[in-house]
Amino acid sequence: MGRFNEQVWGDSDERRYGYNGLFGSYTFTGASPCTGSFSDVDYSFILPTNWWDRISSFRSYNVCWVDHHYWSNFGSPHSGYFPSQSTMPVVGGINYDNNARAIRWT
Ligand SMILES: [Ca+2]
Repeated sequence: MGRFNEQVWGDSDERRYGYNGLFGSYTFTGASPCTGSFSDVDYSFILPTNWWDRISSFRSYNVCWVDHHYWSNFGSPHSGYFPSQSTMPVVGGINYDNNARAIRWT
């Protein structure tokens, strides 16, 4: 079955931070694939501060769907679970592009 993992990318619209071009990618890896249930949390991770408000796309693997949280404490708002996205979802009027600080996977 392989391992759980997700790769996220930060993009070039970070001029306010003084970056030009691709910020980079970050890969998360866990020991097991996600479970089929969507009512549990299989993994959760608070991003390091240099990745706050930078994620612009993500690819998930091994049946994991991903919930991106606006704040690092996993409170509201959050996007709800999505599979891989080439652009971040807009949910409840919030564009999660460059607006995630913590992630959960199910
Ligand atoms: Ca699950």
